[in-house]
Amino acid sequence: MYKKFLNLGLQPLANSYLQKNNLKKKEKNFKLEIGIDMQTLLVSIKNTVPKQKMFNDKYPYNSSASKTMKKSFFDLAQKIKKNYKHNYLLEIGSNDGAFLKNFNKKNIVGVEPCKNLAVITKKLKYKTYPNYWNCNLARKITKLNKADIIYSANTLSHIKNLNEIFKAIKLALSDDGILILEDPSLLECLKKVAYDQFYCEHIYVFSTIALRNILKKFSLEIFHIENLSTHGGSNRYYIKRSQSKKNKVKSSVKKEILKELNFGINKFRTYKDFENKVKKSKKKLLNLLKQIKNKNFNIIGYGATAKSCTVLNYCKIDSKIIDYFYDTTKDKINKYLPGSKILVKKYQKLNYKKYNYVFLGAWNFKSEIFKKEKSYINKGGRFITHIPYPKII
Ligand code: DWN
Repeated sequence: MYKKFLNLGLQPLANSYLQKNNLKKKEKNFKLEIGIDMQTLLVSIKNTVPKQKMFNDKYPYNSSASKTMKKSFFDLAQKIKKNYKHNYLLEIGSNDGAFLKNFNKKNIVGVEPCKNLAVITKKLKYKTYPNYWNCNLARKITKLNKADIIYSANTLSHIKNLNEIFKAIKLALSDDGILILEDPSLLECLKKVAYDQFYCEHIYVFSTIALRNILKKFSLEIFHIENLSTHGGSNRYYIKRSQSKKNKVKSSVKKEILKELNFGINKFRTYKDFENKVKKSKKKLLNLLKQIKNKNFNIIGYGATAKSCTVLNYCKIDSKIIDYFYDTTKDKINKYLPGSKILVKKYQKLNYKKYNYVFLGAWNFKSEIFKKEKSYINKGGRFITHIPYPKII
């Protein structure tokens, strides 16, 4: 039974940045409600948006935009090369090639339905299929040779039809092959009150328990888990066919499941607690921003993330409060954040004389950003974050 626990109101499509001449046009909105299936414990958004409206030829997000992600992908590639012998590797959701580029062109195949991204790796001569992942594509790619490793980061949580995904993965994976999945962890999301992990593209935020329940239906099994600090706290799941004798199940799986159970991931009241914390977070953030504005200080935003879209629209924050956002992504610059209609400007190093306060939209890259903006912080510039609760840092 699906039980709703959070209502984040009417929201626009998170990555649909507006051009100046479209500011007056009515945007497509959808009701962002979140709930849990009490049988599988799968947390998902209730209303979904057709994939073609989100992942098309204008997807503005580049995985290579952060050093943190590039390093995380590099480290994993080294680990795979060292520990897992493989004929070739298949990546589902290869984005701009941040992971792919760590491998020899002959040893890796990418699948990326956003055509503006697929073209980037194609140009670099990496075999890239500009398609949505499904059974037909899996058959086509692996007709002659199944993949020993399938990797997918921050992608499966974006695909509604989990049955199709896993059927296709089973078609494509060799008998003793390994599936490596990486997505934000529900446990971390709940702990950090990171309600902005929910937006149109994030259909699911997985717990280990929910993922294990889903995988069971496909005779797939998690044999190892790594906790990552990326994207606000993610899990990297190493998965095999249940009947494969290779790769013994490690203690990390039991450990993670116990952590989740201790937190109450299997109890509905945990989610109602989360709802209360989210409501408090909204009040506190608005109060904090208003206090700052009342003292005639200015505020800009840093990192026009999809997550920011949820925060800004749920808390009803607009350009009267945040003057504009800085972002390094070419496709977002000189456009406006959906809903809140706050302008995104090309990133410039922060100048403490110009900006008193900076709202950290990309809170998941806090360490990277703080390193970059050390001199702003040392001179007295201040950041505002809402994670795990609204405060000035
Ligand atoms: O799952 C998803 C994740 C992986 O990426 C997608 N659904 C969409 C997207 O979500 P997001 O926009 O919340 O992701 P990020 O990675 O938190 O976005 C960071 C943004 O901040 C980018 O637009 C780049 C920008 N940025 C910046 O301007 N300066 C990032 C860093 C590190 C910086 O120094």
